[in-house]
Amino acid sequence: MSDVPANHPRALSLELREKIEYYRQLGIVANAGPIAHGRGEAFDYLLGEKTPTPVKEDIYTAAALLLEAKHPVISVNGNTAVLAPKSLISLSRNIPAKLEVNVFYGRTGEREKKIADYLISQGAQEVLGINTEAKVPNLHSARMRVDKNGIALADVVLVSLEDGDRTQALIDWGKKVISIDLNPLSRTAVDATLNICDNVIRALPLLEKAVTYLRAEQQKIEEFTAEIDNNYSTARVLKFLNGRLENLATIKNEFSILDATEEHINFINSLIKSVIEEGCFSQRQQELNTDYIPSRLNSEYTCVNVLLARNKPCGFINSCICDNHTFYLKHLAIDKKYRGFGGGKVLLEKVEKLAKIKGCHKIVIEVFTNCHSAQALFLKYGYTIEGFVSCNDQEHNLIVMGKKLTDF
Ligand code: PTJ
Repeated sequence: MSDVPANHPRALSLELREKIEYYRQLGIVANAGPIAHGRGEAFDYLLGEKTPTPVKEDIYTAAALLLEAKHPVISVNGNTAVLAPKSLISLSRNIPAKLEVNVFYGRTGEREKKIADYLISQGAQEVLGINTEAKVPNLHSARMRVDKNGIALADVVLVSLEDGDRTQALIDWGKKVISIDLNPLSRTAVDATLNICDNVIRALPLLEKAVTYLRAEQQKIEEFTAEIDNNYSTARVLKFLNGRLENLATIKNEFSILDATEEHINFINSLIKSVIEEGCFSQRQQELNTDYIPSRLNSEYTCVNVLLARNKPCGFINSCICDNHTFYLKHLAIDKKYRGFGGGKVLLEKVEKLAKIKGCHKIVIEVFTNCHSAQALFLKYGYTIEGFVSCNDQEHNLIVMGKKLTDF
């Protein structure tokens, strides 16, 4: 009986772990099975526990490969048999493809039989892989033993959740290999003709749906299989993962902006000091002394605004109106700890708003030549380089950057 309450927020995950452990004790899942499962869970968590958008296309390509095959075979190990027995059986019927047990650990004959019997108890008609006479050339693990009417004959083999020595050997033997592996960098995933980077429990039903859809679409089958590029598929998944992690690593929605008041003066002065130490504000601007910011508060022609991250001051802008409807952004700074999270964008949006309110047509800023991240920020938000100012008494010169405001 399970200890997992039905309303536990991770109920499915905990139930699957219990299942893997239960069938390990029965000798169906290998002793290493729970470890492999945990690794998959970790990747699944990072990927969002949903089929990544680019992988949906890979699933269609895989379905097309299986439909095009003369002798497709679905290879089943301990973990896959236990995680998705019904999906394996249903997919094999729908393609149709043979089911063959192929395991890495404890290949005594008894274990394969247990897996086959389990699949039969779940509705499979025939399961190969018990009496194996053929061998995968140049493979030295127990996975080398394959059925002469199954994997040995196959032109396309679907392998799921597998350690890394067989896929390359099958490919060298002339087979196409579709893998289902949540780790896009595993050897299996990289060596496969095509990897489906998804959880086997989600991927198999989607694969069956794609098989059903594509069966009557011969032209689409040919289109899908014409240009299979597993490197490209892997790159897309990695980009997806990267984008997801970048989004998760941002606090931009928690940034806010305020007009600076007396209570922010100490914070702004200490930020100015640290930016001077970084070399991105000028020493000379030690006119940026303690009286400087107070003198610019509450003036018609100057604006000082504070950036808050989760209500804590983390940056500021100091700007003023010049002649000819030009808005001069004199200083922009963000505390080092908060850089790279989208605060710069929030500040620059505020600058544009202020400039427009003040009736300015253009924003101008001078940036030290050594302040590359500030230059990159301005370039990213539409500023262009307009000139250079050489500062003989300074270590670095200034780059003048400007942006025209589109509403004018
Ligand atoms: O039953 P056997 O004897 O054939 O052994 C099976 C295991 C899984 C123990 C064996 O093949 C093994 O040790 O595999 P690995 O080297 O741990 O590789 C398993 C791969 O599957 C890893 O890249 C995991 O990230 C991935 N994986 C784990 N769970 C899932 C998964 N991929 C898709 N869906 C999952 N649910």
